[in-house]
Amino acid sequence: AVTLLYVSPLKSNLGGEFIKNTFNSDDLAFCDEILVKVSRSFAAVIRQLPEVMLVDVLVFYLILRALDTIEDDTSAFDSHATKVRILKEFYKALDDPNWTMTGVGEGDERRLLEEFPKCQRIFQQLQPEARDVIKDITKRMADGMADFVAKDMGQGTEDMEQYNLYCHYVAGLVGEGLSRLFSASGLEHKSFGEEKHLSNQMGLFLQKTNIIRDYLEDYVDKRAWWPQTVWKKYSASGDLGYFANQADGEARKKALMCLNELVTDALELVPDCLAYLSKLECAEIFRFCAIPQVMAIATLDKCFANPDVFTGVVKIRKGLSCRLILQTNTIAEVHSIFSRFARSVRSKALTQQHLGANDPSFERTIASCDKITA
Ligand code: RWZ
Repeated sequence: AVTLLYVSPLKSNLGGEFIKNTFNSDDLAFCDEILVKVSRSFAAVIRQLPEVMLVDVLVFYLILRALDTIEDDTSAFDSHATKVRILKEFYKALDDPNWTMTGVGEGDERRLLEEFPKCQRIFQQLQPEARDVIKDITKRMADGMADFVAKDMGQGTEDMEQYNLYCHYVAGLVGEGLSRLFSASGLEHKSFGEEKHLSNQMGLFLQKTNIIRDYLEDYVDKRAWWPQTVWKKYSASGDLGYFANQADGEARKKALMCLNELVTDALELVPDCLAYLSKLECAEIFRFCAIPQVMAIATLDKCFANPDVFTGVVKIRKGLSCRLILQTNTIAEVHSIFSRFARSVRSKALTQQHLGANDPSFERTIASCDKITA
């Protein structure tokens, strides 16, 4: 049923004129099937894109997911030097029909690397403009990831600058690449691809939300991203693991202060995200961009002042995410959803403070919520 979505030949108008573009249906079926397996939620938003963009974004996702799998594997490579070399050479795989990798990653991600030639063949059939964007972003992301391999990530990034830089490489660049694909398709304004700052902020908002939510999971994997200049203000032991072992009430209070500072930092990106979304003209592209943003603010609201972040996984309920997806159609609807979550965070901050929390980020939290609600 899944492959029926792709009735070959697909139209592609990247570069101007509508061009009939015939993709190999086995290769396309693989790309679609593996996408659903590696990310059910992204598969859903990608599939509702206009068909002139669908394959481009699908293959862009898989290529970056393959790169992410290499970056994530902490045991497959014999040294940092090997991993750096493989990351830096990865963009060459896009022009090499024989490039594959075995024994890296797990499950469906491992399969994606093993069967990479199927993605490569689809990539090669995209319009040159789309290929250039995808290759440029892949290369820059991999170079950025390589810079972070040498650093020991067991205790997080050094400071806010490094935190922002890491998020730029792994997510901000995705935003830039997508904006360039949108404008190349002709479905968005020609200058949209030049909105580098707003595109970066869109990616940062999603990435920071994931980093905040995944504290425990990442920490136990010794792959932490929380910035040291933030968490060291709150950790009595000078270790990031302090928040995971809340034996006493004091550690718990400090953990929540640290969490709230990072949630506040992420909320400060919201005005730029709303500015980006307000510039979109194509309804399907709007939904593709807005749905993950709406899920992110719902997640941040759920994380704010929530001790569960330090003991398990915080996930938004299925019912809530379904309702949010159905409500995300226009900029007015998105503004109202963002306002609702900003008011929720604001009221939790006030409650906490009245109970004597003395959260050092309190004023900043209220200011960032008020800016969203205004
Ligand atoms: C959405 C076309 C998995 C590509 C990048 C993303 C690997 C690190 C993980 C491909 C939303 C979570 C997916 C923040 C962008 N990098 N972070 C397209 C991909 C958030 C998406 C995932 C990043 C990314």
